[in-house]
Amino acid sequence: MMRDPFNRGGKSNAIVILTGAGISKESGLDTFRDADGIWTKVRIEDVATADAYVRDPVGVLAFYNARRRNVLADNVRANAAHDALVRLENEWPGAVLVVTQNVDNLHEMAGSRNLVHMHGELCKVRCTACSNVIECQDDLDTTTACAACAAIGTMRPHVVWYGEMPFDMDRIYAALSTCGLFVSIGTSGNTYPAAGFVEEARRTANAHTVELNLEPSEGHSLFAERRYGPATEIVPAFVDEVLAKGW
Ligand code: BV8
Repeated sequence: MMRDPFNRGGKSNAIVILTGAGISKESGLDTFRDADGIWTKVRIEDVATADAYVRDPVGVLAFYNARRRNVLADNVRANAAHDALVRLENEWPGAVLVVTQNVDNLHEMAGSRNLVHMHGELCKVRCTACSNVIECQDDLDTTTACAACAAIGTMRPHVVWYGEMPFDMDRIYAALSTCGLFVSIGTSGNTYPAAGFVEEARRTANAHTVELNLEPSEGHSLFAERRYGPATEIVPAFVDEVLAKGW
């Protein structure tokens, strides 16, 4: 591990990066709230809540099957923004944690290791009877059997629906309270608790906060620094700067 060349007066050199659907847009994956976004085509209440799954398991499973197939399509690859975060993780002397709201596997595909999927992963499924979680690249339907308890029709996408508790919140809050830099990339800042992380990092760690997005997010005024443009352009440029001279 390289010695930290930048004298920060003892301030933490740990970095927390929050990503949203915007970082995967240029890889060909839809966002949620843009003009052609997912939530303009289907209602959250019909596909992304536990009630919807009880009411219409066939419809909900079909929705996630289609998104899983989409993410696994040959032409969907990690882009320069994903790659830049891997470079930061490998070359920055301090800890770098990527907290993604995305359920795609593009951060892994790029090589990110210190990574939290706070809203779950499309390529994982969970049994509602025994809570067993397995990797899955195939379609689910109401006749799918659980490999662990053999129950039928109990498999659901291992994603966090609205009204459900996000994953790894303790690890995330611990990292936010000890970071020196918090960066938010490609997210509209519409969904909580993720949208509250910038305030958490400022309040508990007095961290420097940066928004990298195509346009101002709902929480843009909460960030000390803001840069706008396509992620594949502004993220590599920002990472180059941090590796060259810190923040
Ligand atoms: C919970 C997984 C209890 C499933 C998702 C406080 C106030 C108000 C409401 C609440 C609150 N606290 C809780 C709530 C309720 C709710 C909520 O926030 N509702 C909102 C709608 C008001 N939150 C919950 O229910 C959460 N659970 O709160 O549990 C609790 C409370 C406290 C502490 C612990 C627990 C659970 C929410 C999780 C839902 N699941 N995804 C799936 O994928 O199907 S949310 C989903 O939408 C994403 O994961 C993401 O989190 C969210 C927003 O999406 P974004 O990623 O931001 O995408 P979006 O399209 O909105 O924006 C894209 C951005 O990218 C844009 O700004 C655009 O400009 C930019 N962009 C586009 N192209 C590019 C680009 N940027 C750069 N380059 C480009 N090329």
